[in-house]
Amino acid sequence: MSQSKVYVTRPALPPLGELLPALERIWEGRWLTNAGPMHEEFERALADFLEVEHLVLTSNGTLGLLLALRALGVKGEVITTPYSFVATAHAIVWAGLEPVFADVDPVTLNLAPEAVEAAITPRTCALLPVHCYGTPCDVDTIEAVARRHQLPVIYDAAHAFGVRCHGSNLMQHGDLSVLSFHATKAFTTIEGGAIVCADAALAKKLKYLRNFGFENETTVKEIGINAKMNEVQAALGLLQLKYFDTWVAERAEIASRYRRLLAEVPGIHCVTEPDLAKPNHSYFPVLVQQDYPCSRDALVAHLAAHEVHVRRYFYPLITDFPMYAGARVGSGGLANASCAAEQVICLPIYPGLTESDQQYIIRLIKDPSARG
Ligand code: T4K
Repeated sequence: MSQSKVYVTRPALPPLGELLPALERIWEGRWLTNAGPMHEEFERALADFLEVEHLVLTSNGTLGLLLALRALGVKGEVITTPYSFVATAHAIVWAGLEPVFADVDPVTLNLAPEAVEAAITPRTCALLPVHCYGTPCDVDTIEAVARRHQLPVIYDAAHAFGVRCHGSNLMQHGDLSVLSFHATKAFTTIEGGAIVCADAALAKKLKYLRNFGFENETTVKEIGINAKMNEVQAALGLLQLKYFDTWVAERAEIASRYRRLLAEVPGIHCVTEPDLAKPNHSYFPVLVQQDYPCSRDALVAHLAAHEVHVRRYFYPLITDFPMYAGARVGSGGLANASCAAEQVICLPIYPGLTESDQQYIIRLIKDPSARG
């Protein structure tokens, strides 16, 4: 192996030398945060890159979700997926709302529109689907459900930076979409995030909300919070934009190699469909099914014993965490989500993962009794 340990991901970074001039400008200007010049430039550049009209940078994706929910001014229950990172549900609760969990589609592992519709009651105030692993939700059907019941849709797009649907821009779906730029994401500013929305008034409100509610020095318009991105993060973000497409191409090669090499392995099922959209290949989830020679957890342990540290995103289900154990679940139950959570492993995928690293990982998967 080229590295002594392989993790599920590793942040892609530009050459340090390219960041230094930007850092020098920040040091000279002494403007470090609060909508400084880098921040404003990055916000505009990002909106152009994603081909959206309004985009509001945030300090992370979780606060982005919280602000998006607050900005809508809704009250009651929010229907979401249990098959996600726990931040999705936490943001709902921090916004003073109640999460309700509906089941996922067994193929895409995203919220199943029919399960969402069955979970709607008069108390439902919004839908919060997740583009899990960057796979687009069934946006047309979800939005038809939302229109029928006059509900806003907020997409948790934490995994979906740069992803396009066939024939439409994923970021232009729903009322709001929230991105995460955490270090583990395909596009990173170390910590960071952004909210995309189509409505200018909503974008303005979000900008107040992320800065304590200030409209100007003396006017506070909203009960805001501190969710600002700083200048150093914005400088890194500007550089990341330059490299993103190259890095996605590298990820695509790794994904197609996995798909090829795993095709013949009984009991290993690749989740993400290559032709579903223009993907970003931020994750490579596989399901370890019953015909695999050992359990999913035994495979995780076997890989870890050989210094390949995969993750079980998303196990446990959010509804298995104690604070969500009493949450309302849609009438159809959560059988598909539970099954996926029991079987999933996210394999390492990141720019710089070599072919020999991958061959090593595949050898370990093909023969879980081998010594590596
Ligand atoms: N919605 C969804 C659907 C999300 O997945 C997330 C976050 C959010 C909302 C919230 O967005 P943020 O508020 O985070 O912007 C990670 C991330 O912390 C989290 O951002 C992410 N989802 C979640 C899926 O994964 P952990 O606890 O698995 O991270 P950690 O520290 O174990 O890192 C995983 C691996 O990545 C390490 O084994 C090695 C590698 N790594 C990690 C870091 C932090 C590096 O190589 N360098 C690094 O700096 O949660």
